[in-house]
Amino acid sequence: MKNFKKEVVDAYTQHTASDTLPANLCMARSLIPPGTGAYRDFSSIASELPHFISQNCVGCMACVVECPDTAILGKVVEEDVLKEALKENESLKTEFTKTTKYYTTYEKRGRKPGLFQIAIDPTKCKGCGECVTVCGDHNALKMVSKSETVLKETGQKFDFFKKLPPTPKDFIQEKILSDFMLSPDALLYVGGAGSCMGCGEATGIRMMLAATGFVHGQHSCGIVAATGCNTVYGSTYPYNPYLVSWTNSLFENACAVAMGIRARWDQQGLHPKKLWVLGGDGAMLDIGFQSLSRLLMSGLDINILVLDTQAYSNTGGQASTATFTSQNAKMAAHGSKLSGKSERRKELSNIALMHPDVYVAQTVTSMTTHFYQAILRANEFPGPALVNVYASCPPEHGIRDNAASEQSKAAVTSRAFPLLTYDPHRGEKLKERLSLKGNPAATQDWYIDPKTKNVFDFTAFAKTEGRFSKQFDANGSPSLAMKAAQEDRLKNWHLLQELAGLRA
Ligand SMILES: Cc1ncc(C[n+]2csc(CCOP(=O)(O)OP(=O)(O)O)c2C)c(N)n1
Ligand code: SF4
Ligand code: SF4
Ligand code: SF4
Repeated sequence: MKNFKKEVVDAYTQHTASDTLPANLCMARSLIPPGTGAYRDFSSIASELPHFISQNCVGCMACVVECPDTAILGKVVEEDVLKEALKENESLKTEFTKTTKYYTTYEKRGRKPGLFQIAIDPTKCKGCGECVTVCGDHNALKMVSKSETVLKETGQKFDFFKKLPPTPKDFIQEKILSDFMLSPDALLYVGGAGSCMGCGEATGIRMMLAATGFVHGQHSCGIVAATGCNTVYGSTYPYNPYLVSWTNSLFENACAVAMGIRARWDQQGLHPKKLWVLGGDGAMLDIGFQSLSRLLMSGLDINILVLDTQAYSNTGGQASTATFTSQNAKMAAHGSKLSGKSERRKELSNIALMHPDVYVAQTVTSMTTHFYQAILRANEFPGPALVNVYASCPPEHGIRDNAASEQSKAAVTSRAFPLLTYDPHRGEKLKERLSLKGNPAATQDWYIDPKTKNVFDFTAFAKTEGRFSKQFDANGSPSLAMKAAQEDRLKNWHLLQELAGLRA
């Protein structure tokens, strides 16, 4: 279809599609052009949006990296370029700041310094507040109430931001992984997806694409998606957030489809092209597990990103084998007879690393360097690579919309979801291949806060999430089911410590 925007997207935007549109070719063939999510406008769905306080910003890029919706972007601009651009609107000068990272350090080294700006796209922002949470003590972002004026001003700032040239290459250092998203090559997820506010999955997908695009180029990869939230918010017709090739087959056979695509690409001489399979824990641990295991045995150069929400989120939160013991989930609901999920959690990473010659990482988006390094290594590894990422899901976990990042960090600290990387090329022995680097107090059972002396164990983590609320009495004492859950997490942690040579 030649003019998809005019002929299809506009009708959906104006809510006239079902009355006016004839059946069209794209719809008939289940095709959506790339990046049509860019046309979607979410500006009316939330009552608040972030406001940038430039003088407090240090240019850490955390807000840009963690936003699930590509609604907040950063840019470095050279002084002369900015001066010229500001002739159009002098009042926007205050949006730019001289940070140590991009200004002072560059000036000291005799290089051209740059001013840094953060801009918010009011049409993509869902108002989750995640960016404000990760900015934290820098206090360079705050949520403000939306009004006509606020929307208009934010839009004007964003339009100005878009008109400025891309960040010059000199300011994007490969070693500073959090800066990937300064490069247009890394912004391969345009937003406009129908995910919930503050969805942890979407951040994982955006970051995987950013690392892949930054290192290997904008047209370097394709995605095979297993049915789940990611396919629904990624292809709610006519909107698609991806600038890379993407296909959805079925819940249970995304890995088999990927194997076919890899074989065909290799026949066509497209071996360097990266292929990523996306799927939730339901798809990868349960329904598509056999297909995944087959892929892991194939030796084919395919990467898998598991978005582990510990539930079948898309269909309303049924228990999967990744659900934690004692978690209140559908099909394992808390009631008078049962106290939530009674089985132990299945550990996909542990199982995956027992397949020969497979790279495995278990990681969280909030630990940016660990996450990005896992993706970079998966792309480099000449065979199957599985990256299992903890994905906070606000509605199913019972957490605030701005808490995805915080909670994923807490999941690591509490041993709910330990970090690991397993690289068969590191040596012969399991303990040489398996690294628990990044976990706090890695030789101990639990992490103890040095200031408060409080133990942050699985029970302490569970207290912070609604999905475990039924496991605590009025005094905050844990139920028997919660004690079993704590035991399960400790057993898993001990197993990992033993395999990594940290426990005799
Ligand atoms: C064989 C099959 N069974 C059931 C479904 C219905 N279904 C679609 S998505 C989904 C849940 C997906 O859960 P998960 O893989 O964990 O991904 P999430 O939605 O949590 O991201 C289910 C049960 C299906 N599409 N195919
Ligand atoms: S409020 Fe949420 S959607 Fe909006 S910019 Fe911040 S992180 Fe992104
Ligand atoms: S998180 Fe805060 S300090 Fe860091 S770039 Fe964003 S606004 Fe600036
Ligand atoms: S239900 Fe959970 S995983 Fe699905 S879109 Fe919403 S927040 Fe994301």
